[in-house]
Amino acid sequence: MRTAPPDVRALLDLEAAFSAHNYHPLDVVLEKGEGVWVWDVEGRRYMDLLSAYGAVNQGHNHPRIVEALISQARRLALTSRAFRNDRFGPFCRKVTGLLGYGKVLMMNSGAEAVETAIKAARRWGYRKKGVPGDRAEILVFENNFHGRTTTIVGFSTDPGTRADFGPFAPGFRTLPFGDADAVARAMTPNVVGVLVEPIQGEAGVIVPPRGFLRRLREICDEHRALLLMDEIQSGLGRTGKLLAQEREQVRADGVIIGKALSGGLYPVSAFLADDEVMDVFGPGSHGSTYGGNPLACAVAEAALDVLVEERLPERAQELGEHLQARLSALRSPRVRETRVVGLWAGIELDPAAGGARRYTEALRGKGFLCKETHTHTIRLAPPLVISRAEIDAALDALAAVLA
Ligand code: IF1
Repeated sequence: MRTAPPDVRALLDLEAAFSAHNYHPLDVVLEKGEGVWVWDVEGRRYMDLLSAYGAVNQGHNHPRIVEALISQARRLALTSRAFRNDRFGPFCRKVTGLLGYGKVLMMNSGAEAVETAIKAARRWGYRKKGVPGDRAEILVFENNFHGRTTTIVGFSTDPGTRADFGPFAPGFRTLPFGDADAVARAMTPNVVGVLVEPIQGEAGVIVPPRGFLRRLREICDEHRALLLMDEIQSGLGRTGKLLAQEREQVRADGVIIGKALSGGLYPVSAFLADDEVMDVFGPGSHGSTYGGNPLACAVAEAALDVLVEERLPERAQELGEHLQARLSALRSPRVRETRVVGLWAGIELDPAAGGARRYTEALRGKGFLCKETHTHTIRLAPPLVISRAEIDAALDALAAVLA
């Protein structure tokens, strides 16, 4: 039982005083979540239309994942990989079986799993393809978002993400997203990999032209380079499939997942590939204190079970069609374009609308939480457990604020 009402102002002041100012959040202070709903410290309820950028696909505090977390925490949480733990093998079997890859390497944050993919591609290049030492190149795309390590932000094209964090690691070349011919032209014998988001999230839910991923597959095969798919945001049901690459029947050589791999209960990420790639990692070549810990494995196993047993990818597909229909019926002079794939939408506003932030603030006032991206785009990524009626309520509110 709470005795005194919390002072929201005081909580905001604490953050301002003692946290680095590396974010500009909406001024809503949350304390509880369940399914698509979250509650602030004053007891107001909001529908979460962001799902922590797709980490909470299974809904907040899914009871089954919470139970896995608690019961595992009571038994054993961390051994380090100096020793073995009884949850590790079963999880590795589950995730590789489900996604159809031979091996997995577990990390914690998404950025670490992207780094793992980069290391794998480079080592594979030197040891298997015969690229001369330190000459490996990886092709990436404009407006990418792959995380925030110094290597990764070094090949970002967003000034806010990279400015004044250099000097940066060499070995990356940036090409226009969606332009397969540019990729074909950029191929050299030293290219070891092409790193791509099958749908660009941070850029505003940008779906590449149909056939782009297929062409990348062909070009990589032709030039013996690895196709590396960052499915951290697009993966695990969001687009109507377990992996967005399935939408074009493409199979990458390496897949990177994170976020919803734990349903939001714990940071868990992974790089998946077949033996030909994964066997470049011998003992001591890569790892992390927390990578593959029993708590992470227990949580992630439950999170995957929920995705499969509740048919969340299928649900995203079906309800995504409804979301698509509702969004295309939304007639607002402020909307320039809407892009929808599964339960993932980018609503690009006309610059004359004055920026997306005012509309996300207005939606917050109506009890719906979402986040703008790149000034003019409202991004929607609700938990996949959202109902049709809840989508309707959200779209009614959106239509009202954009009217
Ligand atoms: C933040 C963005 C979204 C990602 C892809 C790797 C990572 C991410 C495709 C790194 C992370 C997060 C990071 C988060 C906000 C969010 C984000 F706006 F920053 F770009 F979703 F669009 N690959 N995306 O989307 O994973 O290391 O964070 O676990 O606040 O930085 P991470």
